[in-house]
Amino acid sequence: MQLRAALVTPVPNFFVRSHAPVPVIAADAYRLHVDGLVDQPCTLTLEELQQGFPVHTVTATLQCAGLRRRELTALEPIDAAEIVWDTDAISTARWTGVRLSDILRRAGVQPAAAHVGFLGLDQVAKTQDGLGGSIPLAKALEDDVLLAYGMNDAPLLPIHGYPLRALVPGYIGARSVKWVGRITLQVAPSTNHFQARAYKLFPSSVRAETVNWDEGEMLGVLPINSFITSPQAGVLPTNETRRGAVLVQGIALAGGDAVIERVELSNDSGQSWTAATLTSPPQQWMWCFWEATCSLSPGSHELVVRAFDSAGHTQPMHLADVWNFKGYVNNAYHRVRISV
Ligand SMILES: Nc1nc2c(c(=O)[nH]1)N[C@H]1C(S)=C(S)[C@@H](COP(=O)(O)O)O[C@H]1N2
Ligand SMILES: [Mo]
Repeated sequence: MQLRAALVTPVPNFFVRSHAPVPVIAADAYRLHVDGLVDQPCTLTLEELQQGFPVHTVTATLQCAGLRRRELTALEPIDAAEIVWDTDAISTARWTGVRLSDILRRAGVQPAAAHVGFLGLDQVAKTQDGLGGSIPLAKALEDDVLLAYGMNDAPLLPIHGYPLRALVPGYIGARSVKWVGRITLQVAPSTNHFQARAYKLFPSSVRAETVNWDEGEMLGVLPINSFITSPQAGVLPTNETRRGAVLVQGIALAGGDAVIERVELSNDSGQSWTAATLTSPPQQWMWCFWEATCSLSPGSHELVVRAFDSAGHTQPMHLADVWNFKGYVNNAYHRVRISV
């Protein structure tokens, strides 16, 4: 898989997810408004952001909540409006910008504030509004939460949020609001469609026809995940298997702010497991690459992967354990059936 070619994804290979057309924003016309429960509401230009605050760089993986939705559709159909992602809605970049906490301290956070809302400058047709969302204030004050203007040492491209985007490591991609134009300190989470309705997790018994949108859990922190990127399901070419050994490779991402501790691979549908080798150093906010070599007899085999992280988390065993009608955050054991 192309995405596993490099630990830091080249920008042309970085996945893109936008709910509306890319807004065209000139650098000198751009303004960031900071308002709500702050002592000093303020408006900042791009130049003020770039010159007036310390520069901070974070290497972080961005993952869409819809990653691995396709596997869930095999159990039961998912909301047709959702993109059917495979394991490809995930990438890693070096993000450069200012710390959100520096901006918040400059504005002066009032004691009643508990959530930090972001609003994008795009126009989503369905909602007649930008894409917005919020994160808890405690998360917003963490050192590695950025308002980023750079990606892999170059200015952000328009598709990735130029001139400024939020970058919230360890959270679903939707909270890393692109083209961010307004930051609002508030008592409660954002009432924007993408926080209050979309990106909510419902139990498997809930269907589109029966859903009460006031219920459900607002997604935020990403759960631990791992998946096989190679081989893909199907019959392996004989040149790969002649040696009797199959190289299995993949990606693991710890939950939230944890780090990957180990990855295990099974070649017998999960009856027995062996440790995979981590081929990149486990690092906070960053995916980790792993591989293992399996000896496989001729016939059909189900490869399965699962990961464990420093917070003691591992993955649910079955897709049915995580199925939800919007198809979010599938982190069940990843299974690939191959024939040798
Ligand atoms: N303003 C705005 N921000 C947004 C989006 C959007 O549509 N509008 N998409 C979100 C989603 S769902 C994801 S997964 C990430 C994707 O970021 P990328 O396109 O840079 O990969 O951006 C998030 N930020
Ligand atoms: Mo997303």
